[in-house]
Amino acid sequence: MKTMGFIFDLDGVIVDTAKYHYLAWKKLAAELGFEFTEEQNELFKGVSRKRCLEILLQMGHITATQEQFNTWMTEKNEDYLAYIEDMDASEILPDVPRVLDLLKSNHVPIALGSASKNARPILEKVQLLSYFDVIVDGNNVTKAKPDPEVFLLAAKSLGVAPASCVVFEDALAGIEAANAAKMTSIGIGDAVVLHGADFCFRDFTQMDNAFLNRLLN
Ligand code: B16
Ligand code: MG
Repeated sequence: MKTMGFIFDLDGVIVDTAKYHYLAWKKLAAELGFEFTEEQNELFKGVSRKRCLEILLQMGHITATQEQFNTWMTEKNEDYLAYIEDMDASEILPDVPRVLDLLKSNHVPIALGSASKNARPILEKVQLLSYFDVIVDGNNVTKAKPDPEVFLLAAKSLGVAPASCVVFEDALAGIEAANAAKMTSIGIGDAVVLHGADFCFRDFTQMDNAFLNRLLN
């Protein structure tokens, strides 16, 4: 077994794709005849596409046939893909490359642990794919965060014991998943929202190399 592994969530940790998810859900809600607000979009962070649509339909008091449900899932994703079409490295969140470079220079294996089924093309667009030894995303898991499946699978694929893994997460469900996996959980965002995280930083600019080196030692 290798000593340590680091697992990154995607949306809200590496890039802010939440704004594009929001635009696509907002467009669908408008077609269905109701407004979808940015506050409501907070509930969708880290949540699977299927579960998001279920919540959206509840918000709009809409009942759907299975066929309609599938059509709207596809439509939302097509709109989302159009919004992220032109994403590039300029959309990487501040200091993410510094952290990835420090881990790489210490030969630490790195995994992605995301609910998104679009994770791989997004990492390609922002030119970070080569940093990741393992990608576990919405295509590989059956249970959504806060279930620890995504992170346990990432640890297994990295060949690292869960207790030796560190998870970076921006969603409360993700922090709960990391804790359930008995990993070190590091919240990226608001410490009040991400209560339960072992450590919390507003963003990576607040996390210095000394902190990372302490984790590594
Ligand atoms: P997709 P993460 C999550 O990404 C997003 O936060 C969430 O809003 C989205 O619904 C989910 O991915 C699924 O995304 O529709 O691309 O499969 O935070 O787990 O990286
Ligand atoms: Mg996230």
